[in-house]
Amino acid sequence: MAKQTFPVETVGEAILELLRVRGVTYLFGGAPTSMLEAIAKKNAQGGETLRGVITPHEQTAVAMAHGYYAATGEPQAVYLYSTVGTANALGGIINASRSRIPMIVIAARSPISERPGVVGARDIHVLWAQESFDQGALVREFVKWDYELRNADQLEAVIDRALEVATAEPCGPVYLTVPRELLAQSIDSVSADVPGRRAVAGKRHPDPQRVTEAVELLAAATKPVIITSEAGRDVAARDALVALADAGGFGVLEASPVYANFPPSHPCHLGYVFASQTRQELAEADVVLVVESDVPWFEARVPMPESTRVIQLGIDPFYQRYPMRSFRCDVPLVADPATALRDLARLVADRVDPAVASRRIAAHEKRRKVDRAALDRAIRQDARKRGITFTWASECVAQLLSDDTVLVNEYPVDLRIAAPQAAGSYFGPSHAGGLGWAFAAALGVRAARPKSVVVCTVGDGAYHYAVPTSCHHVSAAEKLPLLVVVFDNGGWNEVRKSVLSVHPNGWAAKLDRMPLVDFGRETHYPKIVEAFDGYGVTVHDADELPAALARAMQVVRNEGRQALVHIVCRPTGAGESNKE
Ligand SMILES: Cc1ncc(C[n+]2csc(CCOP(=O)(O)OP(=O)(O)O)c2C)c(N)n1
Ligand SMILES: [Mg+2]
Repeated sequence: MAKQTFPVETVGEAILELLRVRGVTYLFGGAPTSMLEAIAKKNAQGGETLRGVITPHEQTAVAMAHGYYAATGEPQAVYLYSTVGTANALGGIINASRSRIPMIVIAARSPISERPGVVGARDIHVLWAQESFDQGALVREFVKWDYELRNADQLEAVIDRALEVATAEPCGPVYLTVPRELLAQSIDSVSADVPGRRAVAGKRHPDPQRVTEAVELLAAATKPVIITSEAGRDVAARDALVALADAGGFGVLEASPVYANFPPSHPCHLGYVFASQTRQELAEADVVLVVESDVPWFEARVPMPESTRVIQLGIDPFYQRYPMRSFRCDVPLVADPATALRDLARLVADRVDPAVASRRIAAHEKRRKVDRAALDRAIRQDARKRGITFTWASECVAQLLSDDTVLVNEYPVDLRIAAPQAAGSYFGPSHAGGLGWAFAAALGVRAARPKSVVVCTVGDGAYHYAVPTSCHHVSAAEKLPLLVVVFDNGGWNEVRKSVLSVHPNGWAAKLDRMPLVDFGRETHYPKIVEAFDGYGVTVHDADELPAALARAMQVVRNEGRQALVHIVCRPTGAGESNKE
């Protein structure tokens, strides 16, 4: 352990060096003046530095850092231009915040000096008008920490503080503003402890008393059920969840999954809960174990019976940054999920008769078979229709998935049909639901996993929100080929369903075409990807879809080019919802 000194010329170069030394590898978005200058110098001299990725829109930068972290557990840096760039990135920051994704967001702030002779002083109109009284206030509610770098003495301390706060559980983005003249300030060197001495990693163990209470409840339960949204963030937690399900024969539901939480082929996998949906297993349960889930059910749809006992397990099972959340918690387990789940699995195995667990598993298997048979019938029927349904489109996507694919889905895929099996092979949107996340997140996943083939499924609405030209550009320029599948139902079906849910017999419900829901025109989405040298195709007929997807996949796999399959789908039924 020792202080090391790194020769630099400016404060901007020092920030880059410190980020590199601390293991950050990417700077998504762009770079502020003197950091850009330093990257140019390093590239010219062959020195090691961060890989800068220009993203034509800021939202792409934030979602790429999000996807990269989700795939690797390694926080990255993002750069935003001042207040205006921050405003463009805010939706992505909200997504990252609610998904507890650490990243260091660096934003320019207007130079303070207006005086001649100061390098970096204000000399463009925008540098007055872009300044705000409190730039951090723009994002403060959704970052864990914001700070303005004020002098060069603080460099190591500030970068280490930023990374320490971002990566301490519950993790999240942090925001650092940097004035231009400070970045340009000449300095000879920057020093840092190597390795760093601000370790934060450590597993939080659950309170043993609460573990005993949870095991008592689970062992005595007659109708127990587990529900999770984010257990699969950590592969070890997913494995421990399997061990627990096996030990007790407990059924597992996924509530709007964000990760591959539980093997879909496991006999205990009972299915999914998406927006507005209800599940009989939850209504009937006497004990519910909630694992890393902010919204495990919808009380407004089916109130949980008074007698049901609820255990909530998570690194922050109270979701303290949510203004309102009223799910009952009889037993809190505030802990690293893998650690707590392993404890529960071991203790439940001692307490639950293996014959009881086996009987439960057999019952789950029976019900799964019935559900699967109904799905298979629907798939067979839809395969014969001319128009394409979401069910058939999901089945065709399922046929593309294999050991080396990763699915990044912003809602349209029916996970009952197309959920990937392997750990780490599925990423879904943050429960904040800021649309436009998946395409750029998929680019981040692809940057992190060059050997994987990344398939990104989006609604036509979500595709527009992603600023697709920005994402297609990055895909081409950074050689990050993806298969993007656009499920085009002509607009915002989810909004239509919300209106019907609130006003089932209202004026809008009587109309064939609801206002402000249909895009009202056919768009030729393949032309967008073609502008970036990718392959695009529109498919109208069900029987043409498998071959179209296979061809597009070939383009991605064999030619290393991006591809887009535009599926013109029939409107989904009002009951089918998989949105937040
Ligand atoms: C940034 C953002 N704007 C608006 C919304 C509200 N919203 C939720 S779902 C939805 C429609 C999405 O359309 P699409 O992706 O085509 O899916 P569909 O509803 O048609 O299945 C909208 C506008 C949102 N979640 N995020
Ligand atoms: Mg749509």
